[in-house]
Amino acid sequence: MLVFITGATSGIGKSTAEIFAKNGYDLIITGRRQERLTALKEILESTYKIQVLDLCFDIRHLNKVEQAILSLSAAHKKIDVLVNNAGLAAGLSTIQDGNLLHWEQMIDTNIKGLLYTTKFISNLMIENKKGHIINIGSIAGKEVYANGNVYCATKHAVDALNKAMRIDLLPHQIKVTAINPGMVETEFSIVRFDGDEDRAKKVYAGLQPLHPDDVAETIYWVASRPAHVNINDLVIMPSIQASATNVIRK
Ligand code: NDP
Ligand code: 8X3
Repeated sequence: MLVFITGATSGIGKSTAEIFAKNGYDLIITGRRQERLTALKEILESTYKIQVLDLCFDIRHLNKVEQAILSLSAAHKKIDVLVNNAGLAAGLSTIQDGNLLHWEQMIDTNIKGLLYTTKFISNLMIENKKGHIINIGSIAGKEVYANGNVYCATKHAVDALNKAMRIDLLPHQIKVTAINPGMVETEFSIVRFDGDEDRAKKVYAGLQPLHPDDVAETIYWVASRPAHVNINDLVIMPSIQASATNVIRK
């Protein structure tokens, strides 16, 4: 079995690579940071005796995504599970004060990058007559919150695309699932605040967020259901979070 994970250099994607490796899956891991991909490949191959192919590219660039996927070997084209995980929030501002470069980055990564990856890999799955696409959405794809505007819009787009893919791919018996987490402590907030680690720490101060392993375990559980079962859409929250903005802090 082979799983293709976008954004495996950190956070949820890295934990997802680890749990699939532990369960004997071979992996294709992607991201923009080659040194992290190399380190993860080495540790997973030596620990779990599985095979890992690392592909370093930016999912915002259509030609890079196309080249990376279409130049896979015949064996690597037999992808059983695609985890569309790569994504980010950039900034937290009102619409009127929004940074246009942040908007472009989020739209190009979270929507267009996910679409490019899905287009090429879904065609491989159709040829193989099986497959499962797992889209990482967010509570921000179910609700909107102050200053979250464009990030929330991109995750609402993932929510819509998840439903649309399931309909389009139904005749090919390709499963499509969305996993929508609440707060998970990863590099997400450091990226959102442009490397400001002190500001990022405050997001999780006095509360217990999800650990990326919590989300990865759910992704693995979804992928390991019997062939006749599909989980369409799942929201996973820390127990201290009832909605995007309702949290209990000590
Ligand atoms: P991290 O910042 O820890 O990981 C993000 C991953 O995405 C990295 O591996 C990064 O790799 C990759 N990535 C980002 N931009 C690109 C790009 N242009 N091309 C290729 N890869 C890219 O954050 P998380 O693990 O938290 O985020 C994973 C997903 O989970 C995202 O889609 C996020 O929106 C979603 N999410 C996160 C939540 C949270 O609270 N943390 C809650 C709900 C959803 P690299 O930098 O090497 O390219
Ligand atoms: C990440 C969760 O609430 O910061 O998708 O938008 S949130």
